[in-house]
Amino acid sequence: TPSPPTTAYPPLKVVSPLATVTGQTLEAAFEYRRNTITTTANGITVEPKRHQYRFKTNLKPKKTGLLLVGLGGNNGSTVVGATLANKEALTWQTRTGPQTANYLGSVTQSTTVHLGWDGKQQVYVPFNGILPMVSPNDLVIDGWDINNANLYEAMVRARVFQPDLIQQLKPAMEQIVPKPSIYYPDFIASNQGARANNVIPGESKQEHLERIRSDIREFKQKHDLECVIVLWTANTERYTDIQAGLNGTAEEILASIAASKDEISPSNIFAVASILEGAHYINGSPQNTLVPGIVELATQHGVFVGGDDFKSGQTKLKSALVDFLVTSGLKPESIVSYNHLGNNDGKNLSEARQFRSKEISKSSVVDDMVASNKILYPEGSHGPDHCIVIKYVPFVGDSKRAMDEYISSIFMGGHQTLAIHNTCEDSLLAAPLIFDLAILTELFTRITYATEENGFTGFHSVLSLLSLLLKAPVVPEGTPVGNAFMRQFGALAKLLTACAGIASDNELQLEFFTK
Ligand code: NAI
Ligand code: DG6
Repeated sequence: TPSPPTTAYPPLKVVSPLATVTGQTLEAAFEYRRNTITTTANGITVEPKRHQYRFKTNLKPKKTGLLLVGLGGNNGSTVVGATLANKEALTWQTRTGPQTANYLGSVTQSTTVHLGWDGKQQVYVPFNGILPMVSPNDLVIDGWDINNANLYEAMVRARVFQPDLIQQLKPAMEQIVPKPSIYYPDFIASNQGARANNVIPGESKQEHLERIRSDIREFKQKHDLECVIVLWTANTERYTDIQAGLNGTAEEILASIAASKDEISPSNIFAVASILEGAHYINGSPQNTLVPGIVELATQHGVFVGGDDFKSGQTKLKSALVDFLVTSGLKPESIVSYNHLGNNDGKNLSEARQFRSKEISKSSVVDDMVASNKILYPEGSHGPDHCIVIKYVPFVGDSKRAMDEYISSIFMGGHQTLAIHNTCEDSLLAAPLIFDLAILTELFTRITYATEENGFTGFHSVLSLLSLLLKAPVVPEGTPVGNAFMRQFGALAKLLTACAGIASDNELQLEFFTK
């Protein structure tokens, strides 16, 4: 596969009556067993049904470009530096000995999927060994920032990488300067003003849109790219109002940009520019960029949009831990999540409207698990008390401290209190997710599927398949949001194996129950 070679696993060969390869296309049949359910006052009626699906996957990854909004930030500079370090297989000195570049924390690069039992041992395959995927080393990366620091300066400012690695990366990183970007002071914290020295001039939002569109076009042509993904990893913005006449339809959002309406945010402009240029758009921050008008525009143009907010640390653990507690029959009653951090993200979040955007995305993550169990949370009762605190403490830099207290009701009136303290560089958790978001988005552009009723079609423009990596997944209207981490991982792995013609129900392990 085009992914970085792994010596840990031999290549996977599929011999399946369900799968055929013709030229570059792998076609696989998949029987989807799903229950049809009717719920009435008299009870729940379940009818198991079988649905025949066919998946077609183009096996040739596209030459892919990733444009980061916020390239000079901690995540942006970490993503670029880490890619260079991995391409060159750099090793650097640390207090505890030499360290070599890796992709730990990336689902596509560092996880495995259970295939089954070979008679002697359980067999796993690398996630990126099931279907060919773009390698993070091959992504062409560029982007914008409202600050003009080159990426060497940005990397030093970020305080994420070790000094020896920074010096090794310096010659390449100092050549990279972000493109000027859009700055509307009302959307990010006022304490960011001093950073805005690389700004596209003028007041006209239409002209700003045209400028970003032309940057995307130029990037695509210059590198001869087949797929471009624009990903927002810039400051968290405040929420925008959602109003009829402003951003409720595709036509309205285009008209509102043309009229330079105040409620049009920089991220709205980036999303619209991407869609109009056929580039996929992902929102790694919590603000509500993907307003209904932008979703409609993406659907009209057949591009993917995904969001919101990278699920990187505290929330990722929460989305696994609360699922575990509820699945254990314990009842989370109180979840208090306290953070302090000293990077520019923390500074921006120290103002109320930007904090509110983050508070919303961090809070929604347990909803599906609470709703899954009416024994613990009867109809009409509320879920756990859930409190989010974020404080800016410059001294700790990017090394975020996240402290969580979970109190659950247990057997016979007892209480269990879990206290978790998590310290690590925030950007070293977020950067691998940025690779995954780009790699999976590119993969999903190469997959189409057909049912008994409908011919081949691509996935919905709102790419909810990225939910594993996002705190507050945006999903197509009327569809459920899933946050539980392992269920999200299982669904993705199952889709990939279905596309490869090797899906199985091996979690059941029925073969081991025979006498
Ligand atoms: P950062 O503050 O270091 O970087 C953001 C960059 O965006 C800055 O360089 C800033 O100058 C730039 N910027 C602001 N407005 C811009 C605009 N309109 N156009 C272009 N550039 C602009 O922040 P960091 O740590 O890199 O995080 C980025 C975003 O990702 C934040 O919204 C953060 O909340 C979000 N996030 C970060 C996670 C992490 O673990 N690091 C996890 C989840 C989300
Ligand atoms: C304060 O928590 C800063 C935030 O930007 C987070 O670091 C970021 O959203 C990661 O959040 P989490 O909850 O996944 O660790």
